[in-house]
Amino acid sequence: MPEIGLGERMDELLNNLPVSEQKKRELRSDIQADLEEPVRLIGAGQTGVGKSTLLRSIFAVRDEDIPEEITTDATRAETERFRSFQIENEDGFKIEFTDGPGLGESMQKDEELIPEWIEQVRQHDLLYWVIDASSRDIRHIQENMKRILDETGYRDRIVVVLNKVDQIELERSEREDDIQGWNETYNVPTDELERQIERRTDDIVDKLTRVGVPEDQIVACSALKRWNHGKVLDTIIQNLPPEKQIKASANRDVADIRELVSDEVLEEIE
Ligand SMILES: Nc1nc2c(ncn2[C@@H]2O[C@H](COP(=O)(O)OP(=O)(O)OP(=O)(O)O)[C@@H](O)[C@H]2O)c(=O)[nH]1
Ligand SMILES: [Mg+2]
Repeated sequence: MPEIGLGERMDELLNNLPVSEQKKRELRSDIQADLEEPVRLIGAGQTGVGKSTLLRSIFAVRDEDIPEEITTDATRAETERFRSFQIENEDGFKIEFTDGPGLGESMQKDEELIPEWIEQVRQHDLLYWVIDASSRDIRHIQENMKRILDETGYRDRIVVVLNKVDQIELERSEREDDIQGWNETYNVPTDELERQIERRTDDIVDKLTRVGVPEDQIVACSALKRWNHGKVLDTIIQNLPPEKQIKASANRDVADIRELVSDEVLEEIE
């Protein structure tokens, strides 16, 4: 059966409505205008925490969609500004992503940047804040997050992602006997690492709920290994305004769990 585009489906629906031609034209233009409105997401987090990798792992963002200047560049100057880019799926659903200058480099720089962040966040539907899951001292993150949330009132529109869980160090006692953290064969954390992920998550949840981030808006994942990234996407979608949820779901790109599993295992289960 040939694919029917959104435009045709809309026409079909409208034609069958028992309303005047004038009304149909109005409805069509309302729907069109609504389709044009992208879902607007803004991502915060220190340079290199994995913001771009996360987008690639959860949305249908191809490398070539991400403008050159948004990809990691160690030599990036302090003049770095907010930059946005947009993706669109076949149905015309759009998502706009904004990337901004990293916070937490220095107190003085944060002082300058926070007012800009506040202004930018207000123009978006949701703020996702990526943190390295192995960070222990997150006082500056707590402070910056609190200020931005106090000013914007975005406590119900923030999702905090604890990324790079595959890199969390095992505690000494669990590292004996050469226990590995990541099970490459099945692309999952080992039991030891899973316990450590829980501990790190509890610690960060404790610290961030103190600045008013709801616990169920804090998710641990590995964007690189594509582990638990589906949960990140679901949490983002759940916290979007209802009229934007469908657009974000339509752009989802959460691959099959088996994507990074080893070939031998794949043969066994297929
Ligand atoms: N081990 C591991 N590495 C990751 C993970 N996510 C991202 N990385 C790596 O971390 C590095 C930085 O990732 P990016 O996605 O470019 O980080 P970013 O936050 O967009 O960085 P800037 O754009 O410079 O602010 C890359 O080498 C990624 O492959 C993860 O979950 N685990
Ligand atoms: Mg990036």
